[in-house]
Amino acid sequence: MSGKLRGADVVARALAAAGVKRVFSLSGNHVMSVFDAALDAQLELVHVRHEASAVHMADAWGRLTGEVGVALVTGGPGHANAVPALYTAAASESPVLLLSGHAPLDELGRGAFQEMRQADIAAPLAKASWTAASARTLGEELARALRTARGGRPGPVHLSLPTDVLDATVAEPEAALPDPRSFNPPVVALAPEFAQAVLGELGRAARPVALVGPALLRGRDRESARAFEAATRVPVLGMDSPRGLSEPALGAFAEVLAQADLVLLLGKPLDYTLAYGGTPVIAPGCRFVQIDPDAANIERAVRSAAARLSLSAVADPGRGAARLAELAAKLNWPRSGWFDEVRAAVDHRPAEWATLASPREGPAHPVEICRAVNALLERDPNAVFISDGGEFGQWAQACLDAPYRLTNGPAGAIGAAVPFAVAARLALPPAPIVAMSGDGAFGFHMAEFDTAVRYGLAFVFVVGNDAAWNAERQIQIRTYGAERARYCELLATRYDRVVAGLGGHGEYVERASDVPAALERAFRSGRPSCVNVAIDRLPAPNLVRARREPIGD
Ligand SMILES: Cc1ncc(C[n+]2csc(CCOP(=O)(O)OP(=O)(O)O)c2C)c(N)n1
Ligand SMILES: [Mg+2]
Repeated sequence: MSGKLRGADVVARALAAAGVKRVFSLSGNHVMSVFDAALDAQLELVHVRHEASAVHMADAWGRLTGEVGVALVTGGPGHANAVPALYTAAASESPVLLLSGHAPLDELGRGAFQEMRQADIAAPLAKASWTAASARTLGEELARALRTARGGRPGPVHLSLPTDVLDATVAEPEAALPDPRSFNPPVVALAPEFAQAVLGELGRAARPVALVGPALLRGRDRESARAFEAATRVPVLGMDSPRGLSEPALGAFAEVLAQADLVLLLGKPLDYTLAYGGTPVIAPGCRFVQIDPDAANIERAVRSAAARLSLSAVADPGRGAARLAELAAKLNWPRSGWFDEVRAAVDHRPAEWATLASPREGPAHPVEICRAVNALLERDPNAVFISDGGEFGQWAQACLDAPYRLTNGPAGAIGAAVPFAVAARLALPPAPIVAMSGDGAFGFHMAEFDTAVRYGLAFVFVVGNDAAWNAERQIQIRTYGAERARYCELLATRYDRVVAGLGGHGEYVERASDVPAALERAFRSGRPSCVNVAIDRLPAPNLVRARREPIGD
């Protein structure tokens, strides 16, 4: 290379210098120079079967490690295939970098091969989206992309890489690589007097709750949120579902939230999931305090809540929670029954679930499948639970949790669970990984079992097979009547055989009593495995409690 670096080498070396070890990729003409450069930069490429999978894997990586997950795809159609998965990453506040090859700058407008306005296509779903300008500036552009993905509210960033930029050489290699400090985003801390004012508001409230967005349900920020809850006894609830308060993991939380007199929004927007602060979801006299990285979210809350928004600040909510926890620990907080009331509501599950048994010869009930899965998850403090699909996914989320939890998130886009499982196996130390998915959602990316087989990645994937897009079928039944429930049927496909055909381990289960042994065999196989369980077409669980007396002050 005679002391000169190609743009492609700058990309690979800058990523390596930023601590990136793996890149999820699907090859194509535009990016083969980066494949070549990755060899010298010691970057491992995980070569997948669909570009959206590469982004979903980068998303799971970002959520599980807090590092930026990187996807590399080719230009034009490769890029277009990758873009929709950015929506899931954005809604789940996951730091992701999508690098897409691109037609050469000097051929643009002349009908170049796969010429496409790539940055424009990705822009609405990304925090930032642009086309690299030159090999000389590429290092700094990558640093900016990585910094932006992690800074403020984490999220996806897109950078298109024109082939002439990748192939150009830079004369001064040292100058082309970014300063390692430029990978780190700035942090906006809470002003001390603002923190004191927030504690004052919380202290005056009789029934406060804190709501956090997806980023505060993971890693260090989750610890900060827990420390805040422990110090203040203000219950902290995560909202990361498109179903909002109807999310089964929240139990009967909606019933107590309606009685809160103060809601602290920590990175949680005041959006449709909270009826924009209106009744009956939120009581008319309830006030809000908001800490959010984005001024736009605060402006929205001002429009929705007006004077009921008593305090707000643009700041990092995770660091904010940590700061509030430190300050609160020095104060004397009154004990009330409110905290326990809220926890009891969130933990509410119908009593009959504990003993629920499926019919002897009939298909397994989701609660019974979850019981068997839970036994597997409980074995390890690093276990991973992944949930996907419609009604079956809701049963799973009502019954299961684990130290690491990956869902479709607020985006509500089904189909990412197989890529999630692949990336989780690469990101985390050995521990059981169990994904639970409906059969419809499973079909989206089942070819990634091939990726898992090629890279030797073991996990257990449970398909709740009701031979239907049941969530939509249930909408038809509820809204238009059972006789008009059409077009949402699937076949009782042997997904276990699909997985076995790809080189994984397959189990087919028709009776509930066979679920535990099938799970155990799948786990012990040490291979990517599919436990295909026949289930009935049940609607999602209903967790509304019997009418209770309102809680007094
Ligand atoms: C990308 C995307 N497409 C469509 C939907 C609408 N949708 C939500 S749940 C669902 C059915 C899922 O079927 P399955 O995975 O089998 O789960 P089931 O409801 O049958 O348990 C559909 C089509 C969606 N949420 N995301
Ligand atoms: Mg289904």
